[in-house]
Amino acid sequence: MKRFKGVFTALVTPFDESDGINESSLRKIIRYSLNNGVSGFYVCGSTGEWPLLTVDERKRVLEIVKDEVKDSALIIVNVGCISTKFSVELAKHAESVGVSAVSSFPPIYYKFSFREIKQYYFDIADSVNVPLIVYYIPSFTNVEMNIDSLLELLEHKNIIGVKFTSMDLFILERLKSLTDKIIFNGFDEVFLAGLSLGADGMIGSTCNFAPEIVVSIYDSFKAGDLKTAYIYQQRLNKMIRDILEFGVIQAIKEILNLAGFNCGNPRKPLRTLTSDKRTKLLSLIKEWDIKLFS
Ligand code: MN9
Repeated sequence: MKRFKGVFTALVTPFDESDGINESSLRKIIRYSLNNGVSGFYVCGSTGEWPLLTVDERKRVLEIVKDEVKDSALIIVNVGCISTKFSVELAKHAESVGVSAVSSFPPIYYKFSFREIKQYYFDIADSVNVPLIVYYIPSFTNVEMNIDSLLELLEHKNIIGVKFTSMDLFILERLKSLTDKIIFNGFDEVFLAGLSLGADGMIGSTCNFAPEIVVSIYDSFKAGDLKTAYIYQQRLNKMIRDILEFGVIQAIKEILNLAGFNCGNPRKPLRTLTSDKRTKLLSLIKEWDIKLFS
């Protein structure tokens, strides 16, 4: 369990001209993160557009990631679906591919009771021999869980942690203090705050284009240099504020395209940026000081 720490890229899923998975672009994005110090990858999460992918595409993306990463970094894959049946199918596939952990958001759409949600997680955790990480992201799922509910999920011995994508860092701190489980900070904009309250690392979308900045926050914090960590967090947050109005996925794909990664556009119904928006984004990122554009 001690391996699960540091900075994990929440990978985008690149598409080609015919709206299929762009394998060469995906490999390039992975290499860029690896060359800039990340510890692992989170595959087919929110940033990876999982709701817009078929189950077969999700399997294919994971196979490409594994083939590129091999054993040089950790791989966590979101196997979440609404139906336990499909989540278990994806979890078993992930186990056969060879991942470090599987992960899932709670089932959505019907208002499932906590008992049903708990059973969903336990069914996945019981179905495979790889650990499971709960993906807590109430702003997207509308499933709020309190400290006690999250602790109840963490009682399962195969549920080893939480990807904590909420601004309520009080919950993060309590989970970390009351258990020996792994907690990943999920909102990049509060990474340093999450670290200071006990987070083991982060899983974030900004690592696709600025891995060196995110890794510097982590490394400076670990070295006890809070001042430097804060300066890197401020640099990251300026960029996050710049991209939020365009939509995170749209903006990140545009940034990567500008840098020659050829990752296409988000899939419909997500909108592609209009030319006005693209011009505005371009003018904002001219000010950025990141390796990608150096
Ligand atoms: O997976 C990402 N969460 C979402 C993590 O996209 C919902 C974050 O990295 C955010 O994109 C980022 C910007 O808000 O913190």
